[in-house]
Amino acid sequence: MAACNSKSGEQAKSAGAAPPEYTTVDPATAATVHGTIKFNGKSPAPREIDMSSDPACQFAENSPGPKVSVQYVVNNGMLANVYVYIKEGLEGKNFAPLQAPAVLDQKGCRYHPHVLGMMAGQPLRILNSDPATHNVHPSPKVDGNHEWNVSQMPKGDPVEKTFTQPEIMMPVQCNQHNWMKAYINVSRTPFFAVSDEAGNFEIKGLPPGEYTVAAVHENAGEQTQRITVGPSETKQVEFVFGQSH
Ligand SMILES: [Cu+2]
Repeated sequence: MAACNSKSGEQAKSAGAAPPEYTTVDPATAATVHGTIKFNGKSPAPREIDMSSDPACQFAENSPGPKVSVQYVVNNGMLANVYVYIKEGLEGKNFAPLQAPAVLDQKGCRYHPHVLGMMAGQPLRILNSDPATHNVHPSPKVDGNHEWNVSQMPKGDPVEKTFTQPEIMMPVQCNQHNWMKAYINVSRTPFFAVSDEAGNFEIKGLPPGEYTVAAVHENAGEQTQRITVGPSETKQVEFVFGQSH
């Protein structure tokens, strides 16, 4: 067994840099973590957004529905736009980057989604569905993730980028429209989710084990919980946020 291992090690060495060994998860025993994000107390009132500075966003101004900030999206006491990921428990395991691109759209002079989860090495595709010019400008803080600044013409071609390092709540802004803000979360593993409008999230395909699950909100910060999931188990987890002071 040992001889066998050393032989394959030598082969990899002679072929140059060893390719990363990716962990595969047995679907027969994969577990699911799902749950809800609650918000206790009164959420801050949404702020009105004035888009009148760009006539090209006028169509969005005139479309139905309130034009308000999305820092706190609370529906029936449930909090949306919370990034949930497996923070600890997968050390030493490498997972192949997801192939399908994560998509950030610009629609109605807003980012969709407001909070995006993606994997390190996964393609990020940025769309401009608007008749307006946008300028996409992420500001990463982690070494190895590069800041860039790309102008995108009305209904322009998609921009494809990637981030190589894990990073939480990387701000993205539009240099044309100061109300446009999004957050990109880059995960080392494929085990992440963002809570939906009803505050629900689901992480599937997790190997059984002991984990720290973290839930991060752009303003309300991070909370963690320790969980143990057995083979094929579906674990319910609830996080409760309140307004930060
Ligand atoms: Cu814009």
